[in-house]
Amino acid sequence: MAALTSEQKLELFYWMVLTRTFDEGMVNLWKQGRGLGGTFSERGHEAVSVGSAYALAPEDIIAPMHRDIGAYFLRGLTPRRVFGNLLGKATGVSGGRDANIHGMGDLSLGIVGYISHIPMSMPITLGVAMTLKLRNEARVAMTYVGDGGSSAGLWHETLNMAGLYNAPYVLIVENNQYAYSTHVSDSIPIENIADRAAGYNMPSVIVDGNDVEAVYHATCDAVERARHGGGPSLIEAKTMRMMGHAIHDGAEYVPRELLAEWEKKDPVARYESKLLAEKAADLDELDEIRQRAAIEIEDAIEFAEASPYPQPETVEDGIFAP
Ligand SMILES: Cc1ncc(C[n+]2csc(CCOP(=O)(O)OP(=O)(O)O)c2C)c(N)n1
Ligand SMILES: [Mg+2]
Repeated sequence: MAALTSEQKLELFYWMVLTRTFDEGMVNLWKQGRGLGGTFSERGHEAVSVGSAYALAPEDIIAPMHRDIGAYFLRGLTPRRVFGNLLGKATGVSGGRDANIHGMGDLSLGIVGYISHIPMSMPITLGVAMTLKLRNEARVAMTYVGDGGSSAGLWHETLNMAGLYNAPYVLIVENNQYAYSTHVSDSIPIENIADRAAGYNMPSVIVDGNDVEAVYHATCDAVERARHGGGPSLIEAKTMRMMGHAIHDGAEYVPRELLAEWEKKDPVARYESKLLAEKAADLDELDEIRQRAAIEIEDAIEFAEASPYPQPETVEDGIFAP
């Protein structure tokens, strides 16, 4: 696999910074009473969503979940459309139907909308992968699931079928240690979720979910394998959910020392230090990227706030059987 060029590294940094800036903007909006819908912070998940999505080709299909805003951005869903969605505006991805991250799909960008019933995105994405395989297309379908979602029956059914049919399917397990207030050790009797892949005859790897390049390389391996007929793979990215489940949740049940320990491994700050240390960029270049992201997010918030709510007469648009 080709090593990342400095230009690619700066792209990875840009997408992570954009994601972090979006996240902070979203949380601030909500705290100021200007936010309307679901506010799920993805702080700490930037390396997973960006590193994995960066490994896909434009023709591949992706189904991100609620902490994968970076993957949506990278695939071309703009911050304007995402903020429009969160504020329930007509300019949002769902046209103001759902002021949340649910259903934020755009098939023209190869994005299957997030299905809120966890882990329902998994079998849907497997259906996509099976279609690609039956059509003999060298394309891959990738989706995400959390540690909590990894004990649902559908998780096992989907991986069983993916293994059985050798589907071009990549599953990113975002093990952020918590599902709402439940620590992973209270829901799963083994240390590594990746070990479950053996039961479905698929390779798996455990990756440092706070290291964007490690996530990228692991995903490239899985995507290449899937693209060339090698079947499905599971990648377990170990990370930490740095805020509560959603904005209303202060996460008092998470030990502060655990958060402090993971704060030291912050994926964005860590990548910045790496880029500087290996002289892939200087501080001015990184500052310029931060400014670019700040301007883009500020513009997106202004755009979304100024956007209209959907017209009542459009309420039946997009409904299959009104
Ligand atoms: C079938 C189902 N049950 C419950 C919920 C409510 N719910 C949404 S997110 C969540 C926790 C998911 O935890 P995890 O899979 O670890 O993902 P994380 O939020 O940590 O990224 C729950 C219980 C849901 N969306 N779907
Ligand atoms: Mg979790």
